[in-house]
Amino acid sequence: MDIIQDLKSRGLIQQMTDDEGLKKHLADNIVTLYCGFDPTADSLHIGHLVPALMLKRFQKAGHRPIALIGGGTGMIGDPSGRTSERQLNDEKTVNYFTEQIKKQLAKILDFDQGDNSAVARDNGEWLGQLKIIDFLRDTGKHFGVNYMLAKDSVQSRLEQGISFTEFTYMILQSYDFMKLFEKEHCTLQIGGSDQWGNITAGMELIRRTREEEEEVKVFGLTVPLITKADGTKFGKTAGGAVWLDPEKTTPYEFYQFWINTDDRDVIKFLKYFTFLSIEEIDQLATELEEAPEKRIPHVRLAEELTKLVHSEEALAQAQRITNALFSGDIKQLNGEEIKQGFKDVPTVRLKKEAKSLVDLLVEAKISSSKRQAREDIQNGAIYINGERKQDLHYQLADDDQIDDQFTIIRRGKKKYFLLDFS
Ligand code: 383
Repeated sequence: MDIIQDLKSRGLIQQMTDDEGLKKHLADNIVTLYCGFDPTADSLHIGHLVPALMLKRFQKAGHRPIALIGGGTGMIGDPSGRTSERQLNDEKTVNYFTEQIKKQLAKILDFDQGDNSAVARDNGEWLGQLKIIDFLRDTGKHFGVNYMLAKDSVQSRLEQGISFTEFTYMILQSYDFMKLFEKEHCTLQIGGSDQWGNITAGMELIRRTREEEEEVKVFGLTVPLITKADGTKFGKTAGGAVWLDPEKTTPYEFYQFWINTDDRDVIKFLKYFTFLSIEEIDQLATELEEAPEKRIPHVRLAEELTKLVHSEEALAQAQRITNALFSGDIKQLNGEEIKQGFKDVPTVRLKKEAKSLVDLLVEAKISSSKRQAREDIQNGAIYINGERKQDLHYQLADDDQIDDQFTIIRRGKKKYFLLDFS
């Protein structure tokens, strides 16, 4: 099946220029395409995944993806899709963010695949060299202010205000497309639908600067913004964004995020975020209908993505943590897994010393007094690493510490505490 057909059947195309022309272009050539990512944080988040995976879809179909990191544009700030001016980051910070994001994209794309190996570029390389007088003469001249003002990214900011810095952003992104067209024969730019204005501006610049030459054809394509059935914003949890960096969002949290997908969204997300065939996804849709309580598509979605973004091992670990928390058998986890699984529960740091359970409960402020502690124990409300303790004279033993460091205390049905004896 041709790639455009596949993308359409997945609902992955929001806008595209010249449908038929692009189909033919892709059928006849190994097409070089690009998508840009600005280093505005030290990690990508799942909002970046659909376009990043889109690059991979093109690569799988035999084309050549360029992951462009905006080391230059990241110094300026794209107004697209934003209601207010961005806070500028200093160069050192942007450079650090750039390195982090490069590493993440390198994990998703294949840089060693012969003719269609993925390529990474940083627009700081050429934008950093620009001289303002030349830039304004050679590039700025091609942009009418009326044309720029008509773009959504600018229109939506006219009331709030927009600096000249951000106003200029679209010219820089256009300049990138032109550079990549010249240097790499890049003829297609993709992005989220928030990028449509910048993408078409770049196509326009290429047309104007290449006017005299034989017909040049460049294309643009955008993926839809992800919406959820319940109307809340995709990719946000109570704890904030869902990051690709395992230090910021642990693989277990990442796995859980996908498991918790709404039934009404899960099939769409399988189409957007996985490489499963439409037939396989249809099969999963049937299983959802027949046995919704089994959440088979949700599990599959979480598995595919945790593997892809993290690793097989990270997935296995996330599954072990999930099982242990479900069954209550916490002892089977190691220290690393405890840290992931109980990241959000209150942590109490304690010294390693012989102690009775009653004293411990008071010291860690799990029970409000000795009397309360005794009551809690007697009532059977206290669990150490998943095992109920009803002995009022229980003394904490060494093997209550997982990996010589952690003890999980549960009080009542749901209240967990992580004791850290390191
Ligand atoms: C910079 C230079 C280019 C081409 C693109 C860029 C970045 C672009 C941008 N993209 C977003 C970002 O960096 O701001 N101006 O966070 C997001 N993208 C992709 C996709 C998306 C967009 O990285 O819709 C979500 O992930 O396009 O918001 O020459």
